[in-house]
Amino acid sequence: MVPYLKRVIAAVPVFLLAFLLADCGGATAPQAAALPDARVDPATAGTISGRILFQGQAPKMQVIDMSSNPSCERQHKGQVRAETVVVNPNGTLRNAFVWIKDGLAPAHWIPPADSVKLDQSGCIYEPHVIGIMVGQTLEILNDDPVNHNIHAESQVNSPWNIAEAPRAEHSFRKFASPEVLFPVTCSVHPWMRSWIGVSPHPFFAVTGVDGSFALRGVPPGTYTIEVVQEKLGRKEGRLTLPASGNATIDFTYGT
Ligand SMILES: [Cu+2]
Repeated sequence: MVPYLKRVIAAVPVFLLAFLLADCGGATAPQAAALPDARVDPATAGTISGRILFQGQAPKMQVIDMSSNPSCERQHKGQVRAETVVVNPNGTLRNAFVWIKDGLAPAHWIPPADSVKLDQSGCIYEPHVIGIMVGQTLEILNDDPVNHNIHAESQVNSPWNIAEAPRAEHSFRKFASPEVLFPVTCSVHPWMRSWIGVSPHPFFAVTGVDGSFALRGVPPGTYTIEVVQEKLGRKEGRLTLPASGNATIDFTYGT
């Protein structure tokens, strides 16, 4: 056989294999393959921490009217208020998504094996804001005696809409690309709304009852830190984290 033809025939399976791998690997596979695996030296890693503050009069959230669905309403003893803006007693904001927006060396970060859970309980999403890594599993649960229809209104990632029967088997989804922040809604219950931030790396947090955050195990460097609040919008700041050190940054919303 002509040597040139031999080389072409030998190369065909390689092309086929590459094509099949690219096709099965999803949207992140080519990018992930091109980037080196992320490595953090624990000896030089540090912590970025801070608080998300709210100045002025805390807005009063409206009471959610569940009267159209008594099965939902019965699960609550008292009034349930929207969580659009929740100001903690110490003057900080709850449910703010904080992450390193820029400054990390390009790398492929391996997501944790643990899933992140989004529960539907009393026709309310719990938690209200979720942080998850690219490629990590989102596990959706339905504790309720009613149908829900979960609609991820993502724009970078492909949006999806799935139904879950009462107390159904869990559903599982993954996100292929970074996207901070998009809503998740329910097609059955218009008041249901949660938010998801998809990060390419593990350095993100959602503020809780004390409004603080801490990003641990961060390599030394100069970073842009961004905070995103569903109603109040985005803010960002720059800081430098020294080797084996700490850096702090606070953000303030309100008047
Ligand atoms: Cu629902």
